[in-house]
Amino acid sequence: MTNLDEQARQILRRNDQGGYTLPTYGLYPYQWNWDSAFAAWGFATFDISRAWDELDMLMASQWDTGMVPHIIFHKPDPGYFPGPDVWATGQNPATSGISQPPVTATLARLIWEMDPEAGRDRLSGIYGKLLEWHRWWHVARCTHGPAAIAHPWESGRDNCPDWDIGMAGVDGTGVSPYTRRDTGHVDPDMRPTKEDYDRYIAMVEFGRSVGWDDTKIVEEGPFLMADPGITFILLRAHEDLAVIGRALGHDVTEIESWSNTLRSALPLIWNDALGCYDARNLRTGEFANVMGSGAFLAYLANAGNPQLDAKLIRAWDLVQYGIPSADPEAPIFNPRKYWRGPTWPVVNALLSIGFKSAGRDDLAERLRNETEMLIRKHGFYEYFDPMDATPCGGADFTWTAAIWLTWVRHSPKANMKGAA
Ligand code: 9WN
Repeated sequence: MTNLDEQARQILRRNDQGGYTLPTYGLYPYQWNWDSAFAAWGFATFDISRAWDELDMLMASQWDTGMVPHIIFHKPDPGYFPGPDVWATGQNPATSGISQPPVTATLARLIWEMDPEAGRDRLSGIYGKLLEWHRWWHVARCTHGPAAIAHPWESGRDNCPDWDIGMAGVDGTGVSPYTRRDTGHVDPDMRPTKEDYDRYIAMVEFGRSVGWDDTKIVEEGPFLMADPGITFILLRAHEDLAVIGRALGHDVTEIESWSNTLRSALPLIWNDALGCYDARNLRTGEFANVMGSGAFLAYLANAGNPQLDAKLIRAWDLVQYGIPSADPEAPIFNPRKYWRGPTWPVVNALLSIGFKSAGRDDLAERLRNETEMLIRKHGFYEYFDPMDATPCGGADFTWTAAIWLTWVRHSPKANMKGAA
């Protein structure tokens, strides 16, 4: 056990609220969907039962529609905006009205493989809910082929340039007055702009106005974009869910059909002019024409190709640490602004799972090594400047601690006595 291992475990323990884990104190005082799945993966390295508890608590917030919400507001906290009253979804416990990247089946499979005996009953306990959630993605969000998002927050990569063309069509001028809380916790320059927030809130107000009816949100809402990131995550997760289902003795034909349909939609998010996967405005058909880290998640779903390899290496070689969330050569690139340039250790961990599946252990090891340097230099931050390693956003971050324990520390160097 090195110092950093111990610190990472302490972060998970401290952010633990008894069954669910905060992403970090202050900035994010509730349970977030994909953060929780990563928290569970981290807990699994030292308390596997607690890992399953986290997934149980996440899946317990599932709506009757099958949707698993992006935030669960277990206890009121005035430190975050927009809170439960703004979302007004009528759920108990209160939740937001959109989802987040469905990494849970993939991480549940990894947790289960860490102790198949202990995990079988726990996995079996959430299998039906995972199936319902994946069905919701297929029915409610894959109506145009690729996975669509109805709000940038649904992508988990909130202000990345992928969404700029869709955001431009959202009128944020008429929203009810509000006070942001995020900019009181961290440097406002590292957060989305006021114009972004006005539009985010306009989209929430639309969802509320139609009673969070998914059909209306998808057909009439102010924003609908195909997300390469979620498309690849979902494709991988369908395949992992099918593996789980088979092992538990279920018929997985339906999951296989979702997976086949989604794979056949991949050409719709391939932008020939850009030579890369790309987000697309589903209202107009227009491509975003920007390269973001969502495209590189293709490796997770065995959807890489030589053109994508070349794009990835070009973008990666332009920075020092980790894979940037936006193209360093694009005019919008900002190495410290949230999803418009910084490298995110949690996304690096997902990318590395993809590289390993694609047989690219060389890329996985390079990424692990660079992510290790960031954490050794500055600790468990939310994200980092990929040019000079400046730590950004929240500190003592759950998912950064989790991916340290599950992925980053597993190097020959980190395992050497006294290496931390
Ligand atoms: C909105 C909690 C979440 C992550 C997202 C990240 C950020 C929220 C925010 O924090 O989003 O959901 O208020 O900025 O973008 O990926 O799940 O860590």
